[in-house]
Amino acid sequence: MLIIGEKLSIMAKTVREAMMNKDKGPIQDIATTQQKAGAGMIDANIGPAEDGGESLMEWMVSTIQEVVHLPVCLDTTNYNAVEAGLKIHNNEWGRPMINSTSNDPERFPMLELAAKYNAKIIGLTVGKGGLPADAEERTAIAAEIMGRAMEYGVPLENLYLDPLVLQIATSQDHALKVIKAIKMFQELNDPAMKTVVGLSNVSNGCPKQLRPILNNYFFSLLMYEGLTAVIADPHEITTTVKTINVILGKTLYAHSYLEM
Ligand code: THG
Repeated sequence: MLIIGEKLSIMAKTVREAMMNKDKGPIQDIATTQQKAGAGMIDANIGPAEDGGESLMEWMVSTIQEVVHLPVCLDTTNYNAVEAGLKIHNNEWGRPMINSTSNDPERFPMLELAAKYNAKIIGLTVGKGGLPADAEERTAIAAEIMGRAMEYGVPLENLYLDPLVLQIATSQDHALKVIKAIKMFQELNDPAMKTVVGLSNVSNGCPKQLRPILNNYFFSLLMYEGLTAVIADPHEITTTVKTINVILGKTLYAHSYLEM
């Protein structure tokens, strides 16, 4: 399981303030704790960043990679900010990931960047219009994104399909549709397509004490269906990753399996 640490998000007040003041300390502390907790990649979510997105993404990538030797997931709709991040990214620590392209024509150019910089890229299975109704609609969009990736010269092994997790509090019927989509996406290619979700979307707006419970049980079901990668709080999910890997026979059981 590739864990992409979600904590460096503009939605969080401390992160937003550190970004505004170009204060490296809080950013580097959060990056370091996420790595210690098992993150294999760090998400840098700067929002739409219409003004100053390029310098902000550049600063985020270099600030993160100064202290953690991990690749960065460039989370913004700003094309120029993504390219600025790709240019400064240190590929010694792994290939960067673009978050994201989709079936919205405005997001197609992200594939051009993925091809040019040999980056990984997330394909969100949404179009320009409304949200996908069910697993079948998500899978049809996934197939369109795969076709487009090939046209742009992006190898399918670099594409991670994301069904878009919705809040359980307002869209309860989507949780099961997302689980089904994870299964269906893999069947679109041989070798199986890679998949990813933004896990904590599911518990957005829920009481604080419920969030880890919802996140972890939902995550277990997604792991059972073969999920490749997850954008999540690594601290919150490490026990689940280790336990489900033992149950699925992916790691060998030992009494001390949680300490390994
Ligand atoms: N798919 C892809 N990318 C994504 C998402 C997705 N990026 C953004 C998001 N969804 C995943 N990242 C987060 C980051 C933080 C939180 C949720 C998802 C979060 N943060 C705390 C909260 O809201 O309580 C703290 C933020 C705050 O203070 O408000 O929940 O689905 N490809």
